[in-house]
Amino acid sequence: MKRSSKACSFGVLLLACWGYAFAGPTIINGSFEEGGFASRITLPAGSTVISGWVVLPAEIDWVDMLYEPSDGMLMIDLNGGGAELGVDPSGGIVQQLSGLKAGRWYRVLFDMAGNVDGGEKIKNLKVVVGLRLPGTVDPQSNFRFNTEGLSRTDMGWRKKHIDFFFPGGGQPILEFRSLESGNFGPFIDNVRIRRIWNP
Ligand SMILES: [Ca+2]
Repeated sequence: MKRSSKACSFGVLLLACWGYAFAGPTIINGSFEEGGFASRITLPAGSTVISGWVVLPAEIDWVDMLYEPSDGMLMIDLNGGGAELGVDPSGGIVQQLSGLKAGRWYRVLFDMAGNVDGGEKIKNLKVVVGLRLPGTVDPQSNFRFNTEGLSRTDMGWRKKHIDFFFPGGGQPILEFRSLESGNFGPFIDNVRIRRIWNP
Protein backbone atom coordinates (compact mmCIF):
# COMPACT_ATOMS: atom_id res chain seq x y z
CA MET A 1 0.00 0.00 0.00
CA LYS A 2 2.79 2.33 1.00
CA ARG A 3 4.72 1.46 -2.13
CA SER A 4 1.82 2.19 -4.45
CA SER A 5 1.21 5.48 -2.65
CA LYS A 6 4.84 6.46 -3.24
CA ALA A 7 4.61 5.43 -6.86
CA CYS A 8 1.49 7.54 -7.22
CA SER A 9 3.15 10.58 -5.65
CA PHE A 10 6.11 10.20 -8.00
CA GLY A 11 3.75 10.00 -10.96
CA VAL A 12 1.92 13.16 -9.92
CA LEU A 13 5.23 14.99 -9.42
CA LEU A 14 6.46 13.84 -12.83
CA LEU A 15 3.29 15.05 -14.52
CA ALA A 16 3.52 18.39 -12.69
CA CYS A 17 7.15 18.86 -13.75
CA TRP A 18 6.31 17.85 -17.31
CA GLY A 19 3.52 20.41 -17.39
CA TYR A 20 5.81 23.11 -16.00
CA ALA A 21 8.60 22.35 -18.45
CA PHE A 22 6.27 22.59 -21.45
CA ALA A 23 3.95 25.35 -20.25
CA GLY A 24 3.90 28.21 -22.69
CA PRO A 25 1.70 30.48 -24.72
CA THR A 26 -1.30 29.04 -26.50
CA ILE A 27 -3.73 30.41 -29.04
CA ILE A 28 -7.30 30.37 -27.76
CA ASN A 29 -9.61 28.64 -30.21
CA GLY A 30 -7.01 28.66 -32.98
CA SER A 31 -9.13 26.38 -35.16
CA PHE A 32 -12.18 28.66 -34.85
CA GLU A 33 -14.37 25.75 -33.75
CA GLU A 34 -15.78 27.39 -30.59
CA GLY A 35 -18.36 30.14 -30.23
CA GLY A 36 -21.87 30.93 -31.37
CA PHE A 37 -21.77 29.36 -34.81
CA ALA A 38 -25.11 28.41 -36.38
CA SER A 39 -24.45 28.40 -40.11
CA ARG A 40 -22.25 30.45 -42.44
CA ILE A 41 -22.24 33.80 -40.72
CA THR A 42 -20.90 37.27 -41.51
CA LEU A 43 -19.57 38.95 -38.37
CA PRO A 44 -19.24 42.74 -38.13
CA ALA A 45 -16.28 44.69 -36.78
CA GLY A 46 -16.16 44.41 -33.00
CA SER A 47 -17.85 41.00 -32.86
CA THR A 48 -16.66 38.58 -30.15
CA VAL A 49 -18.90 35.70 -31.25
CA ILE A 50 -15.86 33.56 -32.09
CA SER A 51 -14.40 32.55 -28.71
CA GLY A 52 -11.05 34.18 -28.02
CA TRP A 53 -11.10 36.50 -31.06
CA VAL A 54 -12.30 40.00 -31.91
CA VAL A 55 -13.28 40.92 -35.47
CA LEU A 56 -11.28 44.02 -36.51
CA PRO A 57 -11.03 46.25 -38.44
CA ALA A 58 -13.84 45.08 -40.76
CA GLU A 59 -16.21 42.18 -41.15
CA ILE A 60 -15.36 38.57 -41.93
CA ASP A 61 -17.19 35.36 -42.78
CA TRP A 62 -17.12 32.41 -40.37
CA VAL A 63 -17.71 29.42 -42.64
CA ASP A 64 -18.26 25.69 -42.31
CA MET A 65 -17.72 22.57 -44.40
CA LEU A 66 -19.20 24.13 -47.49
CA TYR A 67 -15.43 24.38 -48.07
CA GLU A 68 -12.81 21.74 -47.30
CA PRO A 69 -11.46 22.65 -43.84
CA SER A 70 -7.85 22.24 -42.80
CA ASP A 71 -8.67 21.38 -39.19
CA GLY A 72 -12.03 20.58 -37.60
CA MET A 73 -15.11 21.92 -39.35
CA LEU A 74 -14.93 25.73 -39.27
CA MET A 75 -12.61 28.37 -40.75
CA ILE A 76 -12.38 32.08 -41.53
CA ASP A 77 -12.82 33.97 -44.80
CA LEU A 78 -11.19 37.31 -43.98
CA ASN A 79 -13.47 39.17 -46.40
CA GLY A 80 -17.09 39.50 -45.36
CA GLY A 81 -19.82 41.03 -47.45
CA GLY A 82 -18.68 44.60 -46.95
CA ALA A 83 -18.23 45.40 -50.62
CA GLU A 84 -21.99 45.25 -51.13
CA LEU A 85 -22.57 47.58 -48.21
CA GLY A 86 -20.07 50.19 -49.38
CA VAL A 87 -17.76 49.69 -46.40
CA ASP A 88 -14.14 48.52 -46.29
CA PRO A 89 -14.32 44.80 -47.14
CA SER A 90 -10.77 43.98 -46.04
CA GLY A 91 -11.62 42.24 -42.81
CA GLY A 92 -9.49 40.99 -39.99
CA ILE A 93 -9.41 39.15 -36.73
CA VAL A 94 -7.27 39.73 -33.62
CA GLN A 95 -6.33 38.02 -30.37
CA GLN A 96 -4.30 39.28 -27.42
CA LEU A 97 -1.57 36.78 -26.60
CA SER A 98 -0.69 35.74 -23.06
CA GLY A 99 1.90 33.50 -21.44
CA LEU A 100 4.87 34.88 -23.40
CA LYS A 101 8.18 35.46 -21.67
CA ALA A 102 10.33 38.51 -22.38
CA GLY A 103 13.51 37.95 -24.38
CA ARG A 104 12.28 34.90 -26.27
CA TRP A 105 11.49 34.08 -29.90
CA TYR A 106 8.14 32.66 -30.90
CA ARG A 107 6.58 31.24 -34.05
CA VAL A 108 2.91 31.67 -35.00
CA LEU A 109 1.84 28.92 -37.38
CA PHE A 110 -1.36 28.81 -39.41
CA ASP A 111 -2.94 27.24 -42.47
CA MET A 112 -3.84 29.46 -45.41
CA ALA A 113 -6.12 29.03 -48.41
CA GLY A 114 -8.39 31.35 -50.39
CA ASN A 115 -12.00 31.77 -51.40
CA VAL A 116 -12.29 29.82 -54.65
CA ASP A 117 -15.69 31.31 -55.51
CA GLY A 118 -14.46 34.59 -57.02
CA GLY A 119 -12.29 37.67 -56.87
CA GLU A 120 -8.59 37.74 -57.75
CA LYS A 121 -6.94 34.33 -58.04
CA ILE A 122 -4.13 35.45 -55.75
CA LYS A 123 -5.26 36.19 -52.20
CA ASN A 124 -3.08 38.45 -50.07
CA LEU A 125 -2.92 38.45 -46.29
CA LYS A 126 -0.99 40.45 -43.70
CA VAL A 127 -0.08 39.07 -40.28
CA VAL A 128 1.08 41.45 -37.55
CA VAL A 129 2.12 40.57 -34.01
CA GLY A 130 3.30 43.09 -31.44
CA LEU A 131 2.46 45.61 -28.78
CA ARG A 132 1.13 48.37 -31.06
CA LEU A 133 3.25 51.01 -29.34
CA PRO A 134 3.22 54.49 -30.93
CA GLY A 135 6.31 55.19 -33.02
CA THR A 136 7.25 51.52 -33.44
CA VAL A 137 6.72 48.98 -36.21
CA ASP A 138 5.59 45.55 -35.09
CA PRO A 139 6.86 42.32 -36.69
CA GLN A 140 4.74 41.56 -39.75
CA SER A 141 4.70 39.55 -42.93
CA ASN A 142 2.58 39.41 -46.06
CA PHE A 143 1.43 36.06 -47.44
CA ARG A 144 0.05 35.08 -50.85
CA PHE A 145 -2.09 32.14 -51.88
CA ASN A 146 -2.98 31.15 -55.45
CA THR A 147 -6.47 29.63 -55.82
CA GLU A 148 -5.94 28.74 -59.50
CA GLY A 149 -7.28 25.25 -60.22
CA LEU A 150 -8.62 24.74 -56.69
CA SER A 151 -12.19 24.11 -55.60
CA ARG A 152 -14.40 23.97 -52.52
CA THR A 153 -13.55 20.29 -52.11
CA ASP A 154 -9.84 20.77 -52.85
CA MET A 155 -8.81 23.96 -51.11
CA GLY A 156 -5.07 23.30 -51.27
CA TRP A 157 -4.35 24.51 -47.71
CA ARG A 158 -0.73 25.57 -47.13
CA LYS A 159 1.15 25.86 -43.85
CA LYS A 160 2.58 29.33 -43.12
CA HIS A 161 4.34 30.95 -40.20
CA ILE A 162 5.71 34.21 -38.82
CA ASP A 163 8.52 34.45 -36.26
CA PHE A 164 8.87 37.27 -33.77
CA PHE A 165 10.98 38.33 -30.82
CA PHE A 166 9.08 39.34 -27.70
CA PRO A 167 10.92 42.12 -25.82
CA GLY A 168 8.39 42.19 -22.96
CA GLY A 169 6.40 45.14 -21.73
CA GLY A 170 2.84 43.96 -22.31
CA GLN A 171 0.68 41.44 -24.11
CA PRO A 172 1.20 41.38 -27.89
CA ILE A 173 -1.74 41.47 -30.28
CA LEU A 174 -1.86 38.94 -33.10
CA GLU A 175 -3.72 40.20 -36.16
CA PHE A 176 -4.73 38.53 -39.42
CA ARG A 177 -5.76 41.15 -41.97
CA SER A 178 -7.01 40.66 -45.52
CA LEU A 179 -5.38 42.79 -48.22
CA GLU A 180 -8.13 41.95 -50.72
CA SER A 181 -11.06 44.07 -51.80
CA GLY A 182 -14.37 42.43 -52.63
CA ASN A 183 -16.10 39.54 -50.94
CA PHE A 184 -13.68 36.70 -51.66
CA GLY A 185 -10.79 36.78 -49.25
CA PRO A 186 -7.93 34.72 -47.92
CA PHE A 187 -8.93 31.83 -45.65
CA ILE A 188 -7.19 30.95 -42.37
CA ASP A 189 -7.49 28.05 -39.94
CA ASN A 190 -5.48 26.04 -37.38
CA VAL A 191 -3.57 28.92 -35.74
CA ARG A 192 -0.94 27.84 -33.22
CA ILE A 193 2.05 29.30 -31.40
CA ARG A 194 5.22 27.82 -30.00
CA ARG A 195 8.55 28.97 -28.68
CA ILE A 196 11.57 28.69 -30.98
CA TRP A 197 15.25 28.94 -30.11
CA ASN A 198 16.40 30.60 -33.33
CA PRO A 199 14.33 32.36 -35.99
CA1 LIG B 1 -11.04 24.85 -37.98
